[in-house]
Amino acid sequence: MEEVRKEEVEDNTDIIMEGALIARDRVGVQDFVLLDSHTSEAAFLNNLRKRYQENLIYTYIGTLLVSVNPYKELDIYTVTQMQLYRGVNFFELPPHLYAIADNAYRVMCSEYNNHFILISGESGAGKTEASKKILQYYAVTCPTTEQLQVVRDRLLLSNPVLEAFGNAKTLRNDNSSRFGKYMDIQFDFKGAPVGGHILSYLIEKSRVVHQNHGERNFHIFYQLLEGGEKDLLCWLGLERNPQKYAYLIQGRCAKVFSINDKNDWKIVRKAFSIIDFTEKDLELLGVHLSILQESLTHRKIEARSEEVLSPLNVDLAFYARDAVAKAIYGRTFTWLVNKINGSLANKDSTRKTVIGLLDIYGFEVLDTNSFEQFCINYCNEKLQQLLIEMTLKAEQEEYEMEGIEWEPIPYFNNKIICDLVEQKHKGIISILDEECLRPGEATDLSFLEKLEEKVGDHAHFVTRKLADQKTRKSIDWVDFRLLHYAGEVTYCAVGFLEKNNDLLYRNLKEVLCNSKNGIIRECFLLSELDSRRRPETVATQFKNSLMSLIEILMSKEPSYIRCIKPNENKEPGKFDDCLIRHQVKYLGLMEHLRVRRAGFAYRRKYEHFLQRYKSLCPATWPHWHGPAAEGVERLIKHIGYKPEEYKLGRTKIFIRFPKTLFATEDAFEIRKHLLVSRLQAKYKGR
Ligand code: AD9
Ligand code: MG
Repeated sequence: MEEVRKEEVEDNTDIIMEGALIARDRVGVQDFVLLDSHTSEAAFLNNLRKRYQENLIYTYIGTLLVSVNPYKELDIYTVTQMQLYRGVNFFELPPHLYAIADNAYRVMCSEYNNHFILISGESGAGKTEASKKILQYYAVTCPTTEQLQVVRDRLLLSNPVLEAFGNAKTLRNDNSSRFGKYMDIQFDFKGAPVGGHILSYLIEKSRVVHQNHGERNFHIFYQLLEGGEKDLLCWLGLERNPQKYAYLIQGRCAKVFSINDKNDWKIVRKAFSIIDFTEKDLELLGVHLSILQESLTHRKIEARSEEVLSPLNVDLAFYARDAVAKAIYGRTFTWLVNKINGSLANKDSTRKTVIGLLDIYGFEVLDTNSFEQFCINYCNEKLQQLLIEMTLKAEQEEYEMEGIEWEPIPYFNNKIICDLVEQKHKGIISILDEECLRPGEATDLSFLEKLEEKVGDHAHFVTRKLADQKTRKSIDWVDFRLLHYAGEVTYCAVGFLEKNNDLLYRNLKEVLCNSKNGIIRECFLLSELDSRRRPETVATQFKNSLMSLIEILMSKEPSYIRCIKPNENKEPGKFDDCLIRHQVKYLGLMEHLRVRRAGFAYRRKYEHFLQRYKSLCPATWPHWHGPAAEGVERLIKHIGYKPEEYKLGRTKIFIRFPKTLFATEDAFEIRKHLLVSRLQAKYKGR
């Protein structure tokens, strides 16, 4: 290109400009920051809708990626696409998960620091799919050796295993994550993935014994029955028909159109062998499943309960049976995660950098919301809080560092809701724990009374007395209602105390501690029986694990992906304005955009800016030999930037109005086409 002479840079470009504008009108802008100055919510939605209708599901707000679930397979995740994004600057290609992934990776390699990618959005918005695609991207594009292939395969295959045991069909999502997952991918100094580590958060084990209408138990059970080898099933004493098992059919939908259990079983089975499950383990796994299965068959386990707890009446025997099933499942899941971690562990002690992928259960509002939804929604509040703190903090710090004046933008800070839930002595979790300390006296209803008494006047707690005025819906006497950042949720308090206590009768524990099955014994240690200490409640454990997660994240460089669910029916192409507007609101996307725009819509390192646009100015084209900052000054003077349009920081140029950059970008595109066609003509002529 450099062969094209300088005077060609002076060409008139009106016609091409018009073409670019027409195209933009059809597909919208790829960065919301580039929307016309009046960034109304309507303009925002309009842009999102336009793009969605063109299958352009990704759009940036600066460096944050907004993703709208397409609910159909798109041809944008091929290896060719991956290669395209590899090593390319963020804004040079259409928005994509791969650009976010690649950016984090490149910064990690060049600055040798740790990163995380936080993927958030409500249930069914596409978080898990996004996290899998990012993992695939690293698996395909990062350098590797033959030795490291095993690590790569294990990283990839940990997914189907954890999904089989930790995901289930819910009303919101056919493959809903019922546990939170944070996965560190570890890289060596050459940027090759060399290991990994997974942290799992609170699996919804109540699902093992109870499913709402239209929902299923965890996938693994159906996979085993559908796909399990004949011998295996025979050995486990199982029948293929899920209808035989009360635990599997409470939701009345053992078969799901979108799920191929038989096929999934094959994948899981293969994954087991690659994730370092020895043959012995796999046997063990068989036994573990058989014990699980024992707790699935009514008859057997009731007999077992009677044997162990003979004086119990039928209700209590059912209760004991359910408690055993939940305890076994919950602990086996933890065992499984540990086992996978063992296989992903990198034993050499050289320093590694990591990219963490966070994929948790999304904000959830069901017809009846229980303790599980309370925990899930609290977790989402915490992540929203982290995002608010980190984005605004980062923005302010950047202006400060670059010596640029900045005026803060008002935004809703959900810290107040986090406090309501987690504050020591005063928060809902503390109140619940206190009630759990009064066995025999406290009930779910006394917990409700305490809530009314202690947090009744909190702005985000809807007290029963004022419910009608505040949200125009009255509250049932067993319910309480919170105004979450993502909307109001009514929780049914029934079962809160029991689920928070999560007690297992001592004699049942004894049976499990002495089990012949190695895994069960590993899950229920005898030492637990000796311990006189009261175990922490479930909510407190969860709160503490979230706090340490936040600490882990705060120490790393963030990237954000905000997932949006386009409609309630899992329907491809349907853009439900109302539903999407609500998400745009509570995700704080408008505020994020305003913050981005109020300061400076764009900032770019002098070197990068000059490198990209130098062809627009005779003084900088084809080479500029002085300091980049001076080159940029010459360049913007030449293309006519007005003083109010930009500021020059210490290392970056800050551009206030999107249209300024837009015009520059257009001029650049046109110039590029021109230069390329000139070059082609020149070579043809030779
Ligand atoms: V939950 O909080 O775990 O209940 P997620 O994880 O946000 O939820 P998930 O990634 O599981 O949602 O996406 C739900 C479904 O949407 C998937 O099973 C796919 O069928 C569909 N989906 C999501 N993202 C994509 C995509 N990029 N391309 C095609 C997608 N389909
Ligand atoms: Mg998920």
